[in-house]
Order: sequence, then structure tokens, then C-alpha cells
Amino acid sequence: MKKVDLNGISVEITKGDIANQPDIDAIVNAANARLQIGGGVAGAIHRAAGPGLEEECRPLAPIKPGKAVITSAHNLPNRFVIHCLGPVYGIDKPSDKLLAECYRNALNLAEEKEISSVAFPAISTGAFGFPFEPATKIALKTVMEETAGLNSLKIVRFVLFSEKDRDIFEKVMDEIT
Ligand code: AR6
Repeated sequence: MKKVDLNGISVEITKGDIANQPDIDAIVNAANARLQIGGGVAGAIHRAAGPGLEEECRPLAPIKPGKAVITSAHNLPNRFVIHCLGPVYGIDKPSDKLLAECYRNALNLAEEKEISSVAFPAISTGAFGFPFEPATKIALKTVMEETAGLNSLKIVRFVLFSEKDRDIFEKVMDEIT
């Protein structure tokens, strides 16, 4: 796992399953607006969490692109799930600003709950069609910008689904640090 220290925060990059990060307080869901079980990340998280997660989500939905809400993690090994609605690329505009907003809002929710570790998937890069490398730059730059203002968060982990995606994150991290 690649780790870079940014303002006292360990930013980690790894290949894996976002629903299997037992050492992390809060995992982030690449959600749909209705906060229901779906494919990709949302499917993996809801299947592992069990039906209680959808039930808790129901009164919080719908959410708008760029927004985030937090719930408990039910049967997952974490304490919380932060549900972010990423932009559908080219439809929810400006897509780059909305994607950055997702990461910022998730980090702010984690701070409010005094969470010390959070794990993100690559939001919007699957079903929502955001090109991977530009999305990587937005994710890492936004986290970098926010690190100076974070107090409780000590670990921000990016969990990528393939070696190719992990390599892109590592390359972009090297470029911007
Ligand atoms: N762990 C980590 N990353 C994953 C996993 C996993 N278990 N599964 C997929 N990925 P997506 P989006 C990667 O489609 O683009 C859903 O159906 C995947 O390779 O999950 O924000 C929801 O219901 C990709 O790089 O999220 C929404 O309708 C990234 O995670 C919609 O898809 C995001 O893929 C959200 O689309």
C-alpha cells in the first residue's frame, strides 16, 4: 500500500474492495440519488451491510449531485457509511466541481463525527462515466487542499478496484506531491 504524509494525514492508495476495509471508521459509498442498493460500490456496500442500511437511508433520500449524508454501517465492519452522489459525467454540470464537492462534503461529515479514518472509492468513475485520470486528479487534489483543515482525520484511504486504477492513482499522487 502506498502512503504519503500530507499535513500529518496519511493518504493511502490500495487495490481492494471498499466493503472490506475493517480497520477504517467510515467507508464512502458511490451512491445513487435514492440511496438504494445498485451496482458497483453501492451494491457491494449494501449487500455487506444488509437491508437495515437501505431502511436507514430511505428518509435521507433523494440527494443531489455533490452532496453527502452519513449513516451507521449495520453489518459492515466499520462505524459509518458516508453516501456521496457523484455527478453523471457530462450531464450533471460542472462535473469537475460537483466531484470535488463530493470529496469535500464527505471529509466534512467525517470531521463533524470526529472520525479518524475514511476510505473512498473512485466516485463517478464506473456507471457514471467520469474519465478515470481526470477524476483521480480531482480526488487527490481536493483531499490535499482539505488536509490542512482536518483535525480528527488521520487516515484517508483510496480503495481502487483494479491494478490499473491503483497505478493511475499512484502516478497522479507522484505528480502532484
Ligand atoms: N470496491 C472498490 N471499488 C469498486 C467496487 C468495490 N467493491 N466496485 C466497483 N468499484 P460505481 P459511480 C469501482 O459504478 O460511477 C451504482 O449502480 C469501479 O470500478 O460503483 O459513482 C449506483 O447505484 C469504479 O472505478 O460508482 C449508482 O447508480 C468506481 O468504483 C451508480 O452506480 C465507481 O463505480 C454510481 O456510479
